[in-house]
Amino acid sequence: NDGYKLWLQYYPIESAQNWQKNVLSKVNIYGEGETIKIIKNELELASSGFFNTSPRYTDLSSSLIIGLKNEIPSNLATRVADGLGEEGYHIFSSEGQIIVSANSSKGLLYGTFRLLQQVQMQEAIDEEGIVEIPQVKHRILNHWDNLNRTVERGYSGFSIWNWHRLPRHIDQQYIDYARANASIGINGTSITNVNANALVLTPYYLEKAAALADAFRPYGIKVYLTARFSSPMEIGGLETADPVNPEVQQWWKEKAEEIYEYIPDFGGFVVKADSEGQPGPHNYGRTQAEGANMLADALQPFGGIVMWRAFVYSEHTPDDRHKQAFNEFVPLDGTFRDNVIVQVKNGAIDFQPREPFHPLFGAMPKTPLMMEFQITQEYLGHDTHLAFLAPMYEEVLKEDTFVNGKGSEVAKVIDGSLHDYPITGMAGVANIGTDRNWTGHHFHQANWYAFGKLAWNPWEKSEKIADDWIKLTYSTDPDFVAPIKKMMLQSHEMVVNYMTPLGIHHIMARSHHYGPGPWVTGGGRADWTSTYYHNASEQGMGFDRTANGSNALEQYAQELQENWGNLETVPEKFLLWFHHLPWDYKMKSGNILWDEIAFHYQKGVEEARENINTWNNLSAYVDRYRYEHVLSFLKIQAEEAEWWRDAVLLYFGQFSNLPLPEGVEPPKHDLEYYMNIDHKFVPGI
Ligand code: BDP
Repeated sequence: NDGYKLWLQYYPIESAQNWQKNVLSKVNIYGEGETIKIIKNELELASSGFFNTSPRYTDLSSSLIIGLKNEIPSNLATRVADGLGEEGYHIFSSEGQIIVSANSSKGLLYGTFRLLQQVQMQEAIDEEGIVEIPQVKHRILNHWDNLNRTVERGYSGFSIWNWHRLPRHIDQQYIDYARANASIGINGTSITNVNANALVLTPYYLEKAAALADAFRPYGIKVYLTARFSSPMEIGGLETADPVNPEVQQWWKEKAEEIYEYIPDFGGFVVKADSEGQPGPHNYGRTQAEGANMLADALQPFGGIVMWRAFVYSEHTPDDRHKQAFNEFVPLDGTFRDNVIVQVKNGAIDFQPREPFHPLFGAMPKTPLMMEFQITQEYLGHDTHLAFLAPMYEEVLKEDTFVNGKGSEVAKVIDGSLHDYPITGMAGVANIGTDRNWTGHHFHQANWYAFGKLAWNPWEKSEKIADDWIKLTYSTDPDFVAPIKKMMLQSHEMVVNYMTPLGIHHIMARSHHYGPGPWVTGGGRADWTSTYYHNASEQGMGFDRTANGSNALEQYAQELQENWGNLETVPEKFLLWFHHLPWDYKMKSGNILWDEIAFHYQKGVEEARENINTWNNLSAYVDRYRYEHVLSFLKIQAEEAEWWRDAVLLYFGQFSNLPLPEGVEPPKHDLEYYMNIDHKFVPGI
């Protein structure tokens, strides 16, 4: 088993109960069309995998009925929940039959996938059944894929989009990609890098993008493209890309019209502007709103949206990088067009192993904001380090912004309920590539899965996500599920322990961000160094973001300013994010800061080693191929956790001038050794 089938394993169900055996035996599906065909295909795949049989389609005494609410018999239709909307579904049982109903074929597809998951997980459907309605409208993967098939921050091979063979060859992998996404409710994909290439907007590429859109459409997935702000100059022959210039505006209008000729249900643009060298409205002295609105006006007649990224910061702005996006965007609240949604990373710096939530969440009541999570593990050990990210996502979503009083969680910003947003969305930077198992590490499939689940319902629990994923991907045996779940749920904290505990951040090696680099300093941009963030000296370390320092804290609600600004109440996980403290600062445990830091690193190493034992003990439950693959990655992780611990403690030890506390293993080499490790990561760009 090479893992290609992801969580859609449909592995044999031994000792199945009657309802499981029956449900797929006699199926009555109402309606026809592409999506209905896909539903049938899925039932066949599942039935053959579970029981080595095929479903029989019949309209007489069926065991399973799949149909729109207005198609199925009225005695059943009256039982279907109201308010399912365009994408919701209801699965319930009635006199030995199971009914999957919805208002659209897409809802039926989602419902069918869910039913098959229930069968695999051996969880019966009762009379009340399962009602699911997505809480977020746009649930989108962002591929940072370049047209030459390299992937920025991609660690699982090359881009799965084979531009050369498109549009005539539709690879089975595109179909399986769409299936996988639909099975977890993802309904959009932005297929190109945010560091965009204008060429994707030329007919040559549009034709190819249209072929992908055609393949994804029956799965309910829309295609989006990244729009390079300077496209009118690069591919349009204009001399400017100034958003207030009528010719530029006209160019984008015509471009939008052209795109919709190729892709009639084109989703819209994702835009990175004025960030890390990308062109944008700043080049013309214009605001982010002026830039976004111009594109929004071009898409508006066709129903497209602009996802305008808030990842705007500059090395020329003297302010703490943490504060810049907030300062830029909050004054623009209410000035964006209705079809603009501002896409905000979960934290204010950049996808660190742990960040407090971005202060923009809650701060723009009149502008829809969407969440951008990173699924690919740029700062979390890339492909080889196991880190189940649902707990990290969940931590951010559950955090209270307090902007409308207690109970103003980030999830309520994202599901739109806090500010009554007309559009809602969640984007995940994909970890998908040409590796046979899609995501490099077999367990990182779970992060793609988790993203889908949380985009559907930002209140979903990590524990449930892990539990279901394990059962769908490996086994329902409790002796396997329990230890694996434990390993997964602790894995993110483990990585934080051996990389950046207690609020330490951005101390990875320069540019590729793999491995430790707390010594990274100098170069063109201070905000791309480690010393900017940790400020270590003999006096201590940490980033003072209180009123005595950068005062980034003032961008949060009063409650959080007090809570996080006060050493008595700040959660220790954010300690050095907001405070600069002496090495002998007394922690709640009674340890001094230096010792506590060292203990965290040591703990991370021990946990990584323990995972090898956990996995070894469970070898009987896993096929050879996946077992060996995961084992070898777990070994790499344990070794590299040591690398992190030793390098970082040696480096900070120069400033603390304190010995390692008892219980922390001495480093194997000296600091110079670690500083000279020239890790050759071959990145996608
Ligand atoms: C950073 C990455 C960079 C991306 C950028 C972004 O290092 O490769 O282009 O984010 O999100 O995390 O635009």
